[in-house]
Amino acid sequence: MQQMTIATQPIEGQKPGTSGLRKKTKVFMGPHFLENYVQAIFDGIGGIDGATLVVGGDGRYFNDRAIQVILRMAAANGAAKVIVGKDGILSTPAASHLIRKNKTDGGLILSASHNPGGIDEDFGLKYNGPNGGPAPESVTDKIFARTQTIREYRIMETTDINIGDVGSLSLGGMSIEVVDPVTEYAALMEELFDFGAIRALFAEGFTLRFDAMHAVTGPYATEILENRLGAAKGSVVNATPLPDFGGGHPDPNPIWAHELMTLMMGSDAPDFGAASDGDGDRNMIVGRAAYVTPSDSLAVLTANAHLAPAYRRGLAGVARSMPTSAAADRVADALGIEHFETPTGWKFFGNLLDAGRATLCGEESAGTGSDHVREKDGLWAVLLWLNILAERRLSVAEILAEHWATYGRNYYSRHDYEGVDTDAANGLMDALRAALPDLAGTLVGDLTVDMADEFEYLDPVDGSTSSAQGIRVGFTNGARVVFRLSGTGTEGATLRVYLEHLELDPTQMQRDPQDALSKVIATAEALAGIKARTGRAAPDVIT
Ligand code: VG1
Ligand code: CO
Repeated sequence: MQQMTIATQPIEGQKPGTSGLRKKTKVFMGPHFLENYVQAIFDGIGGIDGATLVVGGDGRYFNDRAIQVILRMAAANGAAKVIVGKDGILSTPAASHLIRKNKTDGGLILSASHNPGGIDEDFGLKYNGPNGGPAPESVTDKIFARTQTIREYRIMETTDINIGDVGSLSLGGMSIEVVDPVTEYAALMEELFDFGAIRALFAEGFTLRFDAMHAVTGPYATEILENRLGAAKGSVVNATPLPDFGGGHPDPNPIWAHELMTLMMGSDAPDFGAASDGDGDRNMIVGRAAYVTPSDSLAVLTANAHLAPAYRRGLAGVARSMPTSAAADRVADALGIEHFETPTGWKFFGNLLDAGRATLCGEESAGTGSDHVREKDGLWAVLLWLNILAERRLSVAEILAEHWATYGRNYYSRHDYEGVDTDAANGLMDALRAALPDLAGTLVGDLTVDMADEFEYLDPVDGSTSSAQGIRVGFTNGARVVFRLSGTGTEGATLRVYLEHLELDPTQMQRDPQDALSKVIATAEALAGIKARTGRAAPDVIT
C-alpha cells in the first residue's frame, strides 16, 4: 500500500446544481474527473485531516467503483474514520441520519436521485455537512472554486477494499466501519411514529402497495413495512435495488410510477399506495382513486402531524420551496405558526431546521421531511401518512376532501419541457425577466397580474441571499405561474412551468386539475411564448 500524489488539471463543468454535481456517468468515469471533484470537496471544506465521514450511495451503476476511489482518497487525505453502508449502499435520508447520530464531519452521498442510472445515464456526488444536510451555497462555492485551481489529488494505491460485510477494517491509518444501511434508520422511524397503531391498522386488513422502483428504498421498506409493521408479504414491489433501476426513471410521480397509478385507480386498488425515488428521499402518496399532489401532502401533514408521537407538541413552523403551492401556508396561518418560502433544493431548509424555526418542509417535486434529519425523506412521509390514517380511520380520499373543504383547494400542476436547446431556454427566461417591471396590473389572457418578480431569497437565519431563483407571476384571483430552469438535468435545459389555481368554492373541489388550471396554462403560454421559443407543442412530462 502506497500513498500517491497525482498531478492533475482543472476540468470544466464541475459546478454543483440544485443538489450536488450531476453528470453523465461516463463523464464521472473519465480520467481524473471523480478524483478531481472529490479532492475539491476535501479541499473546499478545509481539509479532512482527522475527520470522520459517512459515505454511501443509491447503488446505481459506478457506485461500487466510485466508493473505492473515495475510500482510498479519504485515507490519503488523513481522515480518521469513514462509516460506509454495506456494499456502499445508503439512502440519502439514512446517510443524513448517520452523519447526525455519529456527530461526524459530514458525508459524501453518491446519487443522481431520480435520474436514470447506467453507463449511458446519470451519476452524481454531493457533500453534506455536519448537520446532515446538503452543503449550503457558501460551501459549494468554495468547492467549485477549488475545481478551477486544482493541480493534484491524493490517493492510496491498494487492492479493492471489501465492504460487503458489516464490521471494522482499516486502510492505512484510517478506520472503516461497514454498517448495515437499514438498522439505524429503522430505529429512528420507530422513535418518531406509533408503530403499534400502524401495526393494528394492518392487522385489521388495511392493504398497501409500496413501489421501490428497483431503487434504494427496497430493503428499507421491506424491513419497516412488512417485517416490523406487518404489511402483507409482497406489499413492497420492485424491492431489489438494481444498478440501472430496471431501465426506468426511479422518479415517484404519476408518469414514471404509472404501474402503481394504474393499480390505485382500478377496482383492485389497495387502501394506500406509495413510491420512492432512486436515493429514497422523494415520495409519492396515492389513495384508492385519490392521487395526492406533493403540495397537498405537505399541507395535510402540517394539519395532522400532531397525531404522530414525534410531533405531538405541535410544529414550530413549516417551510416550502417557492414553486410549491401555497396550500401549506393556509394551514400554517390557521395554526398560527410561521411559514417560509425558500428557493428550490433541500439545502435551503437547513438553517430553518437547525434554528428550530421550521419542523416540516416540502417541495412540489415529491420531497417532504422534518427536523428528524436534514434531507427530505420518502419513507418517513409514508409512515407519517400511515400514522395519521391509523389515528383517523378515514380513507385518503376522505382526508383530502375534508382538507379542501376546510382550507380551499390549491389546484396544482408542473409542466416540464426536457432537453430544450439551452439558448432557447435562456432566451425565454431573459425575455420574461425583461418584461417583469411592466407586468403588474396588466391583463394576460383572462387573468390580471398582481405581482411579478424574479425570486430572491433572504435567509432569515444567517442573512445570506440567493438570487435568480425563478420567475413568479401572481394573479389577483390567487392563481400563480412560476418559470424556472432545472439545476439537476444533464442534457440541454429543462424548463419547468409551475401552475397553481386557488379554489374556494366548495362545489368545485373535484375537478380534473388540468381543466381547473386551463386559464393559468393559457396565461403561461401568453406570457412566455413557450411553443414558439422551444418548438414544443406540449410539455414532455405533466405532474
Ligand atoms: C429538482 C426538484 C427540486 C429538488 C431537486 C433534487 O431540482 O425540482 O425540488 O430539490 O430536484 O431532488 P431541479 O433543479 O431539477 O428543478 V432529488 O430527489 O433529485 O435529490
Ligand atoms: Co432523490
